[in-house]
Amino acid sequence: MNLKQQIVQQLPEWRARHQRLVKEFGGFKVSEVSIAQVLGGVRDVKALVTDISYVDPNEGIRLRGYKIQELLELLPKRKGDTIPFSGGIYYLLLVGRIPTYEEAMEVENEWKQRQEVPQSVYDVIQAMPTTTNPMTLFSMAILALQGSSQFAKKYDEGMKKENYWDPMLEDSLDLTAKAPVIAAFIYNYKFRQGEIVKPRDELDWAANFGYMIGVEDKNYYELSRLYFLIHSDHESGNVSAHATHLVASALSDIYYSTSGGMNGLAGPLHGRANQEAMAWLLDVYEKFQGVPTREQLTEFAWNTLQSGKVIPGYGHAVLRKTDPRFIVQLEFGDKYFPEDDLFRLAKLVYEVVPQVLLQQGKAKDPWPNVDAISGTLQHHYGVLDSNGKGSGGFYTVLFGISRLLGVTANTVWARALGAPIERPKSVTTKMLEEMVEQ
Ligand code: HAX
Repeated sequence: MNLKQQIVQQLPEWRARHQRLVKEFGGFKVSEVSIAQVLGGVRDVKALVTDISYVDPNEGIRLRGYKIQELLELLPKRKGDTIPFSGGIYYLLLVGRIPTYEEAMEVENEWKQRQEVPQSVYDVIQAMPTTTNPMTLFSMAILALQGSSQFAKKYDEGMKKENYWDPMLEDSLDLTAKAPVIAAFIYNYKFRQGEIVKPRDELDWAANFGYMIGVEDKNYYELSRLYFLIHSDHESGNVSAHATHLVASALSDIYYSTSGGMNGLAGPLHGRANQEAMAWLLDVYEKFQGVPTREQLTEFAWNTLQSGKVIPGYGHAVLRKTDPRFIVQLEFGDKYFPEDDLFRLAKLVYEVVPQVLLQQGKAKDPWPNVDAISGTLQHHYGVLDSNGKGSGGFYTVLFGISRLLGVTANTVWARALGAPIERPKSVTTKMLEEMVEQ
């Protein structure tokens, strides 16, 4: 049974479960909202639903019920590889069960058939100065594909609501197939004389990304597979996921919605934290001409806090323990390059910064998140974030390639389950004052 048939088979049960909840228990209170939450980023208000992933504050992300470590063991791998290829994780996110090797390869093959990027997208990127932020180019490139949306076309032809998810899936496969090709071109445009490198047939989706940016190294291919797996989804409330969901709820197609989501990912408190974390580590390394002592690092961290800045890569809105996505990256570095200076520095930061944040007593989560170390792994293989002229941001594009898997899978299911237009109600400050004074 192919990917689409697997979804078709599940639809009646999921639709019935949602309908029953609304019909029989529509008045049941899931969450109450305090003024602190209204004025504080709606933190912890349970008002979204997804069955694709869930973040437990203490144990971290589970994708379709599986922890990262379990997925690394259970998802299919190609012969000779140690990390599962990305077709398997996309299948899992979309279908909800660990695929067989053949099923995971079916996704990889779909991607191969859809990976050709139209010349107009290259033209859009090349029309921009090479100093443009890579996330701007990535978001523009996604939007430049909008004219090819099958959902938009079928919508105009009067498609029935119950079928919305089908062309949404087609668009999602088209977009995710092209994402590494586009991202690699953005990298090459900024850092490697603008070569257009076509993917190779014998390589998988993640490995091809490495090949296209000129890092022909089996270990980097493994890192790409790991990176794209761990960054794929982080439940529904984070900015990129929520922004994509919100835009798509107006029945905007996958290109409009994910371009919006990527613009949120570009923010320093979200995906750009991977770039900021790397920049912070490089600042430390430059200042102390190498890996500093524990005391020097402690002082540097305090200086960052005292200058009113956050320490990037640390803290989280939901997590309250070290992010398991940080841990698997730490294990990767320990396995392949334990002596790398910046990797050693990132490990020292892990020993020092949580203690500093705990002592400061502000951050609810003093532990590292996914972004605290990911840049050092890329840096080891010579993959740049910036050309040093203030035009950094490529590491966030890497995050974006991966996050497209999660947000598109969620959007397919939102359409399949008929998620309505999202429209929370706002009030005025005066209304809040009147409420509390009553
Ligand atoms: N360094 C310094 N101060 C921090 C901090 C950090 N790493 N993390 C939290 N704080 C501060 C907050 O700025 C806040 O201060 P104010 O009261 O002065 O505003 C206070 O601690 C309480 O914040 P919180 O409730 O613990 O955290 P939030 O839910 O408001 O924010 C953030 C969560 C991730 C945005 C926050 O921890 C942060 O800014 N971290 C650094 C940036 C970062 O790593 N972002 C990536 C997060 C993961 C992700 O989305 N990746 O894409």
